[in-house]
Amino acid sequence: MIKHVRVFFISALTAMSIVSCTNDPKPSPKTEISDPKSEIYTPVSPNFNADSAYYFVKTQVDFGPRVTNSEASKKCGDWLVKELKKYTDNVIEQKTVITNFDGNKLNARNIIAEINPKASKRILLSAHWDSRDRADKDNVDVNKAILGANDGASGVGVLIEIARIIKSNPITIGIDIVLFDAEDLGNNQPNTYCLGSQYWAANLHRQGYKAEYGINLDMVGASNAFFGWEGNSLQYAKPILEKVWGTAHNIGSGKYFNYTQVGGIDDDHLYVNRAGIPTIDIIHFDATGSFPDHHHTHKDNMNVIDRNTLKAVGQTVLEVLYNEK
Ligand code: AHN
Ligand code: ZN
Repeated sequence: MIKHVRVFFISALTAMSIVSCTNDPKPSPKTEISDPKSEIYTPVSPNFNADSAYYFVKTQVDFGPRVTNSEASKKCGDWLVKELKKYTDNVIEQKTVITNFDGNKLNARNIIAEINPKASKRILLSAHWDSRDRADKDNVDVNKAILGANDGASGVGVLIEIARIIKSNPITIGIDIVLFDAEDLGNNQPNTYCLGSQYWAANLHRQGYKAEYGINLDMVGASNAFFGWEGNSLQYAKPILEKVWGTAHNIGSGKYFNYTQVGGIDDDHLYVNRAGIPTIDIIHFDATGSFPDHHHTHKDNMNVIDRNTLKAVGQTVLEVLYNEK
């Protein structure tokens, strides 16, 4: 802001001096003065509707905890497929049985929605649609499943809204919205989380599937969200971090997007990266190594969801997409 004002001020002074000294020899400018218009970023994307995104988050939460194998999961999965069929060209369901770390058999269901399936340049957008089967960081009801309004539903809600907007504002590139199941049933052992994305990475929904890059959304709806440069994203996809954070700041949504390196997290993007697609994670995780207070507690309900955060993330991703040619 200050930068724009300063550039404009110098330009105005220059213009005034030219007007008032028409008969004097033209002074050679001492400094290069840029056109103020070139300093102001003009967004290219259609409007992301935060109320609509909020509604998509709430609809998922209203099914109850979407724990893989549960009745609520079945119903929510059906709703997601129905909703994505409205806004995208093709929906693919990947159904499989995966054994959990404790030996439980999980009927997992990844849901993939394709926009412009024939386009060769593709971008992958992902989030997990399941919610955790326990509240191990809470003081009460630790064995009860959580609603996962932020941890799960927020990212999915943003992605459905993105699909809805693209439907009425055509785009030339191809986009694949990948909703992973069985992300949040892990313990503290390696590879116990992200079972849906691990399955997807080993069994791509289309043979030889390739995207130029990917963006995973995880816990993108809380009012105090802090997104930093997560370690695995930095290792595999630094140019994408630069692109997305730069875009957020350009469009005035930079307050959540901090230029701070944070630790590496084994999230769905890690397995997408290992499948050869450079992918970042936009995840609420701060420089002290903390997830939000409500993480894996019963406080992760609609009370923590803030439309302003959904808007900042959704508009940033839309702006990134519509800038691609
Ligand atoms: C680990 O804590 C190893 N992974 C976090 C992935 C996660 C859980 N994201 C949301 N909930
Ligand atoms: Zn979680």
